[in-house]
Amino acid sequence: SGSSQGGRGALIVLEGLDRSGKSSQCARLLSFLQGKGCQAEGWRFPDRGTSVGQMISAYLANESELDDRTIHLLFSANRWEKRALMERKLLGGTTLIVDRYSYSGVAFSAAKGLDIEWCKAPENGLIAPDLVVYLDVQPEKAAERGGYGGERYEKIEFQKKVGEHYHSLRDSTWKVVDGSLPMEVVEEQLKELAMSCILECQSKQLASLAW
Ligand code: 2DT
Ligand code: MG
Repeated sequence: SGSSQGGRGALIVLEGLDRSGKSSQCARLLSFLQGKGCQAEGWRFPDRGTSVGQMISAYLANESELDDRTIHLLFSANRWEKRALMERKLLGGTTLIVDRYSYSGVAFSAAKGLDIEWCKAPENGLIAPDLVVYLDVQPEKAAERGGYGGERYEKIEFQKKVGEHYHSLRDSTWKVVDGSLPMEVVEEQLKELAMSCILECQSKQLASLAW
């Protein structure tokens, strides 16, 4: 398999509001794992590198307008187009640290008023994460952190609604980490969660999202 410890890799997802620290923590966790000799890669959604991803990127930059359901399905398609590669990597022993996944897909679209069950449907059949870490930061706190960029959704009122929908998505794979703690403290908690998840996954089959 190429993995130093044998067995498959783990699908570890970080979720949270904009400016909750996901990207920094993904980078820290990735270099920690790689430093330990663990086969690991950092991924993110949306993956703006594909043609679907470019449509999403233009929409987020307010360079194009798309119907709410249309953009929802594009975000989902952007995960589907990566599903086969994701599966190959995981089965080949690579752990994936993923910045946003289906939970962002549902929470952001539901915050616009779309029916949550409708939002969940196209995610069914994607690979289920082994661990979802939600970095919990109050929207006001997140906004204070150097402010938002100019992208669509980066508004405090909208972020509050997104947070409420995230909370309704919590399931048994979720761990909530207080994202307002110092970076190093969050990092330590993430390392522990990730290490035990990776160990457990060696004897656990991949599963599919079934919402
Ligand atoms: P980044 O700032 O992390 O690049 O995210 N989003 C993301 C959705 O609305 N649906 C999705 O399925 C995903 C993955 C969250 C860009 C924005 O895109 C939103 C913020
Ligand atoms: Mg952003």
